[in-house]
Formats: sequence, structure tokens, C-alpha cells
Amino acid sequence: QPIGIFDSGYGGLTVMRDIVKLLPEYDYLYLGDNARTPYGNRSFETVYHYTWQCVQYLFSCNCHLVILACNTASAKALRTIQQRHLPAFPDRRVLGVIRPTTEKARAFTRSGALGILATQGTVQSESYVIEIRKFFPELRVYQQACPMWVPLVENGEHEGPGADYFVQKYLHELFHQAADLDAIVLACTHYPLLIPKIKAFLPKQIQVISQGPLVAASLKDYLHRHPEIEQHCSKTGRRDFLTTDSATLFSRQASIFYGEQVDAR
Ligand code: DGN
Repeated sequence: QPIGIFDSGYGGLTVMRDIVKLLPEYDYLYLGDNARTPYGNRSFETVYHYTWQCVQYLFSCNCHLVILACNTASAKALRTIQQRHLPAFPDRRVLGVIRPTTEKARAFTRSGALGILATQGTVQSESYVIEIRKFFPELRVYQQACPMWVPLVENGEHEGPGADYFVQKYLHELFHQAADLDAIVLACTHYPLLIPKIKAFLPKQIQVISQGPLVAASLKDYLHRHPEIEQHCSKTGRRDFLTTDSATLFSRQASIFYGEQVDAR
């Protein structure tokens, strides 16, 4: 009974990497919906429909706990899945990546101004703004969609000179909204791969927050607080990787995100 980790494609592997580092003893089953990626610009209905299909598949593989390691899916599908479907599955849970990030948001910033960089879909859903306001109404949240960053990473151009232009462009647009921003959250699974470029364009005092370690810490805490779910999570250290598209292609590309060789099925 592995812990299921779902993403629209490869990006969730950056989150899984941190989860596995912190909780290596558990078994994990990753599912990337590469055949239908990217989710970033798709409608609410489509993202919900695709995500629920994949969650059901992970349930059928005996996952009692599924992490939506995708911001777009967490923003557009998580709540509907939890409310509409989970009552029929009393011993299954689906968690996202937005709550583990937003509940820590106060610690990110001293000035009280926080930037959120994400896909168009995540930005339009306003999920980060709404969640942060719930916990920390005193924070000012500024969002910036970065639609070119996912394609740059997916095409292996994130370290090349072409990335400089778009990294600078979106950071410039974000800081144009509020000059006193002192922390930015990379609220999309792909963006940690752009960290060297992002940091190169920012003054040192600006904090750049990746979600992976936050999600991993939150999962550890969740498993501790929910023994009724934890007991269903097997611990043999196994990792399996599934994709809705070509396994060969997935295996070739995945190591960029996961940091080590992946053999997908
Ligand atoms: N995994 C998505 C996210 O975190 O928003 C990015 C990839 C995509 O589907 N656009």
C-alpha cells in the first residue's frame, strides 16, 4: 500500500524527491499524467476531471493516501474531490501542496509582502491568496503567472540563455506590483529547476521558497497525527513510477526533476 504521488507530468518529482529524502522508509507510487500535460492553462472542469481519474487509478493500486504534488491540481481539483468523492472512501485521503505552503507563510517574510509565482491556472484560482488570508490576514500577497517557465524546463532550456529573458520578465512584473517584497514562493513544481537563474536576478536578501521541503515536513506531521491512515502505508522503501504516456520517454526525462535515474512503467 504505497503512498500515491500525482502530478500532471514530471514536476511532482521535485516534490517527491524531498518527501523521499525525509521519509525514505515508506513505499511510493508516482503517477504522471504526461499524456495530458500541461494542466496550467486548462479549465477548472478539465483539471478536476483529469485529476479525479488519476486519483481513482491510484486508489485502485491500493494507495490509501494520495498527494496531489501539482499546484494546478491542488488549486482546481482538491476541494471538489474531497467534498464530492471522499465521503464514499472513508479510509482514503487526498492532500495537496497549497496548504503545507500557506500555513507556513508568515515565517517567509519580514516586510509582510509575499510574492507567489505560479501557472496561470493557479493564479486565476486565487487559492494562495485565499488560503494565506485565512491564516495571516496581515500579509500582502502578490501573484505573478509565469506561463513560459514550465515549457522552458520541459524542453531542457532552463539553464540556457533563453531562460534569462523570461525569468527576468516575470520577476520584473512581480516586483513592479510591490517594491518591498522580500520573499517569493515557487508555487509550481517546475520552478525549483530555475532557482539558479531566479537567484541571479534577485538581491540576496530576498528569500526564495521551494515547496518540496514544506510538503515533506507536513506529510511527516500528518502521518504522525493520523495513525489510522499511516497504518495503511507500507514500509519497504519501494518506489514505482507510472505515466499515462510513454514510459521510455518518461524514464529519459524524469531524472532532471528527480535527481536520479527513474525506470517508469
Ligand atoms: N505541475 C504543475 C503545477 O505545479 O502547477 C505545473 C505543470 C503544468 O501542468 N503546467
